[in-house]
Amino acid sequence: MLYPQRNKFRHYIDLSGFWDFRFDPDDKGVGENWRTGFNNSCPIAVPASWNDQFADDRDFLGPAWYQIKFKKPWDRENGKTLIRFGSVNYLSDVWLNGELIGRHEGGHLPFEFDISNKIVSEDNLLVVRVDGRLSDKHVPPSGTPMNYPQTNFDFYPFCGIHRPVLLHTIPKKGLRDITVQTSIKDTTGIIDVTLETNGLNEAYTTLTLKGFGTEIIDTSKIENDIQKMALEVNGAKFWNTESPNLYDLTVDIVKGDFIIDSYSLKVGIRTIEVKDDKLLLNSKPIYLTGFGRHEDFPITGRGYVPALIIKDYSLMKWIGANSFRTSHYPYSEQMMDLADRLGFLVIDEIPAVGLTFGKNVIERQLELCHQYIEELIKRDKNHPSVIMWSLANEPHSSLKSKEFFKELYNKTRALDNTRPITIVHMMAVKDKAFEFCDVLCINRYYGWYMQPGKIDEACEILSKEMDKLYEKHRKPIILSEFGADTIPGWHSQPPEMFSEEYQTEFLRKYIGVCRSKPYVIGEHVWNLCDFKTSQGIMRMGSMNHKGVFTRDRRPKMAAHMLCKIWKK
Ligand code: BDP
Repeated sequence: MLYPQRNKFRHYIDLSGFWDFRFDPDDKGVGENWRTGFNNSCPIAVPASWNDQFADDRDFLGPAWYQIKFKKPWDRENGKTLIRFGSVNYLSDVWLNGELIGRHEGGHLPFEFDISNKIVSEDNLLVVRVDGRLSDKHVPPSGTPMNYPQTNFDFYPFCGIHRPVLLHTIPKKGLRDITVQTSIKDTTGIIDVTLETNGLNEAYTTLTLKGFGTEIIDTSKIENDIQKMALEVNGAKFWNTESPNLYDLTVDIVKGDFIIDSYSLKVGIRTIEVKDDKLLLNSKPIYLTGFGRHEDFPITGRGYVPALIIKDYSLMKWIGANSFRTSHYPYSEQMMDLADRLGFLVIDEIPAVGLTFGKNVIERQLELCHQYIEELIKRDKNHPSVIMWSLANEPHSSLKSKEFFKELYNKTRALDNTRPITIVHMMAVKDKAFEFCDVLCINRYYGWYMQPGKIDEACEILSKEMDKLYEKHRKPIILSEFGADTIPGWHSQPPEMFSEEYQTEFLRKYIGVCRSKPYVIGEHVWNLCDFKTSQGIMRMGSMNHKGVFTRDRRPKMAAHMLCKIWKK
């Protein structure tokens, strides 16, 4: 899926700003035709979650309605016009000028609709109904009354239009998709480019690759809608964490003497593979240091905040992290672009968290997981930073989970055979789906939820368990979560739970265990920052306090300790 771009053939405008908004607690908007416009609205910021923008109604999860008016920003006979949503949580129905143009299920992934035949030149009215109510048929699913809102996952179910809404135009006939895969032979980088076009005849594709003093141009006739081309870069500058070298690739579609479409993207030449018990980046073993994270901030909730993205990357650089997992859903496209640019390795996860495989829900949940992995790979396949797909976080285990993940694993493999696949496993759960992972990711909280207060005992258990897992599966292991809730400014000697000393000791000793095992290829602390979650007796102030930074990004003691170890 090509992100909208501005050039002679493509254009977009961003509809971000203040929209009209109205909660619909009695669910009467559909019956009362709010799709044609509604009154009694209040202003709301888009993009951002709605939950923390107002004085009341924080826990109201929907339905709610958004509307905005706009004029057609261009007049292009040869162009199509589409409306694109970066992320809306959870269910969205979209109307333009009163007519339904589409529906999408699931937050965190983009969707778009062709509105060429519906947009008018003067005032257009875009109306979006968003429903974030929880259900066990959703992915992620609802949970038990132990917490409020009742999630089966540990983060606040923020709702709303979370990422920019773009109105964009593309040529009627032109490029539909580009897939870039890279390989390396000695000092030569090979860039395989697969192009998807629609209905073009008598046209040519020209690829132009520029960067580091190199310019390579290649032209080929378009024979059908899928076209494969390859570029060879001698003495290539490869992409890695220290030197995230990116080339500029431009794809031009040429007909007669004219260019009729063009798209530019960044290309990082790198390889990623699992070999024995190692993860190899450009054939060299790589060790992951970093975090599980969340898109979470006061007031804006899960909304896209550019300055926050910069801040988080700068804190991760400062602390010596080289990687993160997009726990527990895909992050914004802008976050992924910066990972390429700044040299971070990303485990890219679909929003499949808290799966239980219940009889009445399993089929629908599997359908949704198929949809999500397709959407995610379509969106993120060209990022050199993405080194692994994660198919779920902490699914419950049952006989059915094996079939479930077998199917999902095979599907992912078929969509992308260049990246390892993982499933992130929970403590104290049988490993029914471990065989469908190329890398084992495990979340462990001995010394917290189990063996509270006993870090040394916890580390012994962890160490033995890891050895056993490796013996059985012979696959590299990432400790994908470990951490302790910590109240900043709370101190104790000897270290006690919730104190800064306890978190520091806990993380330091867990890291010691990881470093003693040659088959452990990474340590991801839970979490980069404190984050908001549902209310419950386990979560003081409805917050998860396992961040090594606070929610407003101030370091706790443990952050300084990690900085020393990771920067060595
Ligand atoms: C893990 C989950 C994560 C939670 C964490 C915790 O993957 O979402 O936030 O536990 O309890 O099991 O802090």
